Amino acid sequence: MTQRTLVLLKPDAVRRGLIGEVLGRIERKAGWTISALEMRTLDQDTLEAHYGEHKGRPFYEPLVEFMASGPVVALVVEGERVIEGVRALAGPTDPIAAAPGSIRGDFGTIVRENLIHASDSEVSAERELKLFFPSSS
Ligand code: YYY
Ligand code: MG
Repeated sequence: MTQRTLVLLKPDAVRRGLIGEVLGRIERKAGWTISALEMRTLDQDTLEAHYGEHKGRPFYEPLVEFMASGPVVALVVEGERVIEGVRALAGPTDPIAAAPGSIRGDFGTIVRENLIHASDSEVSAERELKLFFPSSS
């Protein structure tokens, strides 16, 4: 089942010089392809649309502030079961609960600064790909 997913390397990953490390883990998965990639600083409208499901939760405002605090690397990854697969590479949301070997488990300690976003379902992937790469879908 070939899929496409939206991945963001968050501002902490960029600031800490982990772009290559994280991209390398994705690139090395057999058969997966990075089909679009761009570094950009996210504006408020994009962040509100992207994280709209969390609006009103206590972590929402600091999350949006953090996500706008520096450039992110946005990419489209294509391949076999890539939606579930990148989520597995990333590990669970809380980096302390994430197993060593996962991106969040290896590099994170703070929930908000958990290095990577990856679409969580086919519906989310379609919505997020349209938001970040409108010309590629
Ligand atoms: O999909 P995922 O990124 O693993 O988690 P979500 O529950 O969608 O939350 C999005 C984002 O919000 C998370 O990556 C960090 C932040 N966050 C937070 O700062 N504090 C929480 N208690 C929950 C989530
Ligand atoms: Mg999520």
